[in-house]
Amino acid sequence: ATVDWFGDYHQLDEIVQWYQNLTATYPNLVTFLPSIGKTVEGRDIFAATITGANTTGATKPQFFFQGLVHAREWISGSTVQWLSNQLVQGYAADPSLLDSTEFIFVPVVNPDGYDYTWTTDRLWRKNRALPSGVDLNRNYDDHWGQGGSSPDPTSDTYMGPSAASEPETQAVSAFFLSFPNLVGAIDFHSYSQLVLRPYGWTFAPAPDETLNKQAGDGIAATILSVNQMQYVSEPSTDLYPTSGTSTDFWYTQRRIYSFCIELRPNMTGQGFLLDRTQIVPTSQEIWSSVLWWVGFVKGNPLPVPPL
Ligand code: 0X9
Ligand code: ZN
Repeated sequence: ATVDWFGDYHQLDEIVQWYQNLTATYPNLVTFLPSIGKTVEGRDIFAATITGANTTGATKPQFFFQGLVHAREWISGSTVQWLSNQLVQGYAADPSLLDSTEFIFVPVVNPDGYDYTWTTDRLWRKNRALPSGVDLNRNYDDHWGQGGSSPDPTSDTYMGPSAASEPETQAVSAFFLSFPNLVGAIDFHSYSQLVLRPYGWTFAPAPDETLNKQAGDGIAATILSVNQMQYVSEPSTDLYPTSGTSTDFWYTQRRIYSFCIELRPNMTGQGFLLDRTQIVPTSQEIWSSVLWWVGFVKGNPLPVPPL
């Protein structure tokens, strides 16, 4: 069933059902959160946490993953589902990872937009706020509106009327901040095959640039080792400046390892319309790199906040 599932992309209600099935199959590992908040159109934003037994009694480090902030970037949702699936399927053979770590998933940050890409416009990016959507990855409350975002509502990078104006941004930001032990977070997007580290809003190097670079370079190297796919590791601003992004918010709020990964294809490929046969290989290389990264993050703690 798993092989069939990852052979294609799926609509929102099917993805919700898949997470509910995963929870039913692995009730001791998966907690399904049907609603961490509502969207503009009244849909629920769901989440899941995955962890094993607490064998040591120690507080577990927490890792946060999200996908489908941008509605048309379908591979980002599939990849997050693959990570969830690998974690639960690997538990029986080796419980050590889940017994020592908690993983948090928001697979579909933008369910309204995602639904719209299935029903109406495959290349829709933003949420569905009237009249023409807000770019949720310009709406976070971090240096909001300070460059690399647009005040024009018709722009694909429209920042919204105010910082965290959108219910989706508010919900996922509050959900993120509710976890006391976060050490790393990844926001999955497509496309271009990039591993992007803070900052997005300024060319100034982040205070943890040395470790952030080691982490990002290691992710890219691990991806390369699986299927020989080239990903470029760089600060976000080197791609282009952005403000109000999730990764800057995460890094500034909590001083954790914070990455935006742009998945397949590369610049010469099918863009957002990545063929469904690419779901499995893309997910496999990302799974390997996430496992490496989790180990790196645990072994190389960043200084405690505040920045
Ligand atoms: O522009 C974006 O939001 C991301 N690219 S996409 O093509 N998926 O829209 C890149 C954002 C990179 N910057 C930060 N994460 N700060
Ligand atoms: Zn994106």
